[in-house]
Amino acid sequence: MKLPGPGRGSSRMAVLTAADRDAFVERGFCVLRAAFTAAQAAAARRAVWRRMTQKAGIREDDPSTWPPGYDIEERLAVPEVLACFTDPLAHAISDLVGPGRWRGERGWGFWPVNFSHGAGDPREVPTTGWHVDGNWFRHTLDASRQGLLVIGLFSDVEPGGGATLVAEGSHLRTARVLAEHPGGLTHLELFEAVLAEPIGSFTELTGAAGDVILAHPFLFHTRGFKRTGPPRFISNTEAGLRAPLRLDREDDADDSVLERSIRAALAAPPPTFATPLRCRF
Ligand SMILES: O=C(O)CCC(=O)C(=O)O
Repeated sequence: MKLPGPGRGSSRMAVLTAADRDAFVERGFCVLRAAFTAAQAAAARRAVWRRMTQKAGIREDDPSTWPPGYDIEERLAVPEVLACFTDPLAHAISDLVGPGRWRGERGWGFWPVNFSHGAGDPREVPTTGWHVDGNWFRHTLDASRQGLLVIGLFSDVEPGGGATLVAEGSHLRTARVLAEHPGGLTHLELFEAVLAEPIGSFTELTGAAGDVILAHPFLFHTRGFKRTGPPRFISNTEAGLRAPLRLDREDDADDSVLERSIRAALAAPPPTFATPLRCRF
């Protein structure tokens, strides 16, 4: 499949490779390794610990204060956090959504910390909590509100270490469901429709502190069980777009990778999943 580079009129080199862009289209995500440094991640992590202590008395030096999971639902606008939203990351976002089409708001939003979620759960993978983000808008095929799901790893995340779990290829089904509902769906209606059939091809978003996963806004995900390792720190944020997606262009050379991925989902047969399971929100 022919995939666009940064786009017409862009003079810079693409940060993402053709293989990254293919992965985004086909699997629903790609990974920008070392988007920020391990030292930058450690400094940001200290800011998150400080905030968790202020808000909930959760202290790094006292594991008895650690809940299974804790979410800081706010942007941490401190320099050490903002420094982790680097130029290569901004360029990689543009590689996927198209130059000039991203609103360009740099920063890290939501902070889900996984201390021991599902540690004693006998199931191999969680079958609950599956969702796409965006409870603040009506979901349509061309919605501009989320753009991408951007997940920064702020600690090393090993297999079994409480990574976010994704259902690879689920973005393809979400696109097909949304195409059947031109008037859009609420968040919960969308979950119900996509999860009416089993999903699978479950993959943990593991990696090193400083890696960033650039995921499709239609990719279903949930918090993974944490069986091992230190607390897992990530931040989720969106890369909202300036305008709705265009899925009807005459000349598809102007399509962004995101637009092309949706067109490809609608043209292909429904996706199939490895080890499918019935899942719910
Ligand atoms: O904690 C996680 O790994 C998942 C978090 C999540 O799904 C979300 O913030 O939307």
